[in-house]
Amino acid sequence: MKFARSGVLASLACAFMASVGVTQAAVAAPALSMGFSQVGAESEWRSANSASIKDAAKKDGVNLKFADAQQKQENQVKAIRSFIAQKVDVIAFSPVVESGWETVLREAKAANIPVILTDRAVNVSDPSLYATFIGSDFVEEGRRAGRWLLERARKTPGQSINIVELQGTVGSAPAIDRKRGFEQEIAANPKLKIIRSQSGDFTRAKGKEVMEAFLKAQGKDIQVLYAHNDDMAIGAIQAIEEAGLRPGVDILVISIDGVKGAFEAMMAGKMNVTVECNPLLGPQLMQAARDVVGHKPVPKRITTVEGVFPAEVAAREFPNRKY
Ligand code: GZL
Repeated sequence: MKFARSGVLASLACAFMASVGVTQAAVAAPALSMGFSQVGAESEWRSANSASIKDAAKKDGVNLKFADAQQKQENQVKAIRSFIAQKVDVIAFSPVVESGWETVLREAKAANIPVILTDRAVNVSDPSLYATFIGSDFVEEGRRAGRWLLERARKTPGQSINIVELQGTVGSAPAIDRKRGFEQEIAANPKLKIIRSQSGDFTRAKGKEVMEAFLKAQGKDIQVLYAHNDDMAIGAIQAIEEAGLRPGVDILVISIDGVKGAFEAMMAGKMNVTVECNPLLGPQLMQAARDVVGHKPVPKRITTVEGVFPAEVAAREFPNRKY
């Protein structure tokens, strides 16, 4: 049922109840209905993100319809169309890739259903197709990873440092932007060179497989691994060890997300730094949904606050981690 119309009905019901002496408290506002299309369950980060959204909906009394797209855009489009047919009050989703959303977002707009982007952005010609985007600044995350390496490279001035890069899902905002930010930063030191770069699709299995190929092709030439997420880095760490090398020592490991597995790898001396990417967007999403449906002003961009965690602080920080 549309949240706005049901609001009018609730007001009429209140007036009637008051006339017969029943307090307003007895007539609760109808639950806001939200359709959420999630990328998939590809990483620790994604699992924490889904849990945050489900927990926040439960706490907030939001009627959540949650669909897992198994990392396929066509499944997200189908889910969004289903939410439109169910006449939800608001649609939210984390777009698996940046492009290909114009048509379905126009269908949501035609149905007067507001759309909120979480986690990842979309490329559309008309920004009115979504109400707000809640998520990280991926370019800055890439820059933070690059800045850590620039600082580390000061210890070995003049030494060539060859980097292999495990990219996230091809065409996804985090993969495009984390690559861009990292390259922008390391350009300051011509001794830092990316010698191989390939997608590991944000998963441990693929990250291990691609790292095995990098090691087979140029193992002795690699000094640094830059992974766009911790799951790929953890998979690559296994490949480095199976190749008889020491991750974190023979090959420095730089990663992004800040999941528990990364802190465990850093405490074991197998990862050197992880740049935080906060998945706990649930409460911000529910608040934004209520504001958007309630026609209250909402900023077009809501950025999450994040830090950088080098191995030196991992043991101290680990007990505080929430995902
Ligand atoms: C980033 C998110 C990325 C994570 C990965 O906001 O979209 O997708 O970095 C996840 O772990 O798979």
